[in-house]
Amino acid sequence: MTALNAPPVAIIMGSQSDWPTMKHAATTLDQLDIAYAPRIVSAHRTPERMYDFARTARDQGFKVIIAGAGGAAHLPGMTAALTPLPVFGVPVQSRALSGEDSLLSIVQMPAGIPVGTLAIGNAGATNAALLAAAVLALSDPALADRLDAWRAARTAAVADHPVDEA
Ligand code: RP5
Repeated sequence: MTALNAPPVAIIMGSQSDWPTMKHAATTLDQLDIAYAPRIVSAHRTPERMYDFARTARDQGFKVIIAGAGGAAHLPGMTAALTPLPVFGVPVQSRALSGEDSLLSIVQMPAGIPVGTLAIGNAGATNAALLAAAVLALSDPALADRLDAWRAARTAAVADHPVDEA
């Protein structure tokens, strides 16, 4: 068995081309001082890497998996089928169908194999990180305080009135 030395969050994605989207999850985790491991793990191009990752993720020490993919986006669901860890799926905005294909590929899982599916694109990646943070905060009071502060800062940043933009 691999040593329990993995960071709490894995950010996996089907392709390098998903990284500009998934980087929003990474940036949000950075803001909350949560460590993560970003990996390219393709359900189609590297299925054995996906299998090995998902089957060993818990033993490696990961607590939550954020999985982003586009098009025929099977990575989140296949990962969820292979691990008991919570999996949050991010539908990456595809070129051909604007991410509706990604969304429908991820969201409609059969009963028994859950994937928490987020919005298409950057907002989904950010919110996947916030959900991961919320899960981890249940057993980490210091992180719960950081998450509260993060949310309060976002609230405080909303102006009362709109202004004309330059
Ligand atoms: C999926 O195919 C990936 O998740 C990516 O969103 C999409 C396109 O991949 P590339 O052809 O850009 O590598 O597997």
